[in-house]
Amino acid sequence: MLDIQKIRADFPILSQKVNGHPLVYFDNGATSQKPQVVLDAISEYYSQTNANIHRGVHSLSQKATDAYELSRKKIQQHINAQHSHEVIFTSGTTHGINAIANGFASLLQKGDEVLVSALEHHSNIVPWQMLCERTGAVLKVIPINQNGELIQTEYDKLLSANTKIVAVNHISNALGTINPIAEMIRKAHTVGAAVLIDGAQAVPHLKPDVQALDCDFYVFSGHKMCGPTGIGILYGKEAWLNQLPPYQGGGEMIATVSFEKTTYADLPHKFEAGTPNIEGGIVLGTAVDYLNSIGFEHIAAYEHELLDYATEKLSEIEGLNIVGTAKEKTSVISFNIQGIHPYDIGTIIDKKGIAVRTGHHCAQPIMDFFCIPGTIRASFAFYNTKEEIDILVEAVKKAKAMLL
Ligand code: C6P
Repeated sequence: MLDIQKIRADFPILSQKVNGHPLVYFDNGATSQKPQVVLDAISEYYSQTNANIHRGVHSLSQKATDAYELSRKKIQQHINAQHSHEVIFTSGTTHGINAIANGFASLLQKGDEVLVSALEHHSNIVPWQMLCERTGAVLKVIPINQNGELIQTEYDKLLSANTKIVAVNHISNALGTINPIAEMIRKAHTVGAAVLIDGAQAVPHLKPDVQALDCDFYVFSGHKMCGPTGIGILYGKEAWLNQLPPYQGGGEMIATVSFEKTTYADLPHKFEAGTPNIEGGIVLGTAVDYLNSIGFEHIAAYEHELLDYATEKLSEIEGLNIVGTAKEKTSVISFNIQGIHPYDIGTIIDKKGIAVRTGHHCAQPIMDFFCIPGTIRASFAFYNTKEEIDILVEAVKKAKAMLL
């Protein structure tokens, strides 16, 4: 369906050699590569539009403001938010989660509970721990099974009238597990808890529909979905964003300021203090357009083919153990080879131009659960190929032979 060679030609970085070998980029979970349209949009912004936004009466400022707000509308449509002011520009997923965890400090008290899962990235653990330390609330954890799936019966038991917020990822960065978030959101709402979804690893692979999901918050980063670094999105339902206090104070988030009292601006500005990443905001819209031009149904189908192919080929290597075997998975394979540290494999295959991530992937509790120091993680994007997977498999076989 997809013309992969044509798609690859959109990504200039993919045609380079690394350590004398053609680059095989399988670290898409960490950050995706950027197509030429995105690179052009960055350059075009600085060469033709650069000005501060929402401030100037001059034409260039108006042009930059219009482009920024147009991008907000594009993202609203992309995630099917009801209002564009429910779409807040942030610096990334981490920023979005911290903004909400910080806001909940004004709502929680001793004895309240915050529910996260054992599959979370540190970004979706630490801010909630900090919140609990501040408020006396208790952090509870939804456990996982040996496949790396959340145990839904345990989740049911953990939910109670004390649960104030549930924070889970849509897709696990370390294992690729796709969580049944629609059902989890529905259950959380039956006890009156709010739900934040960490969509960092989902948005490169699928188009979330925040209204259909009925999540209260959905956060993600632009850099994992072909956009620039330093830009992300916090979606929040209007009623929640109006209720929560702002995360940061400063310019542009106010209605009036006096030494006696400051009043806050309406949404979305209340959550966008200071000069934002204007270029990032505008160019994220370009990245979303690019992904939609390829089509998420095509992306998902092709990436699934890559996942199946890689799973089959890697499983043929003796002593190789795939960590994370959930029924519902995206194109991420975490694995280990018996008797070898993941870092050693990663270092050796890098010499062949292959980029994978090794270590705990900022998800130490998952590694603790499996009693391992880390994994080798190959995370695929729609511009990867089966030929590249063959190169990975051969390189892993050779590294294994060298190290054992
Ligand atoms: N995971 C990875 O290699 P930031 O850094 O704010 O853009 O995203 C943080 C984050 C939050 N949640 C999940 C599920 C994530 O995967 C990440 C980022 C990268 O897996 C870098 S650690």
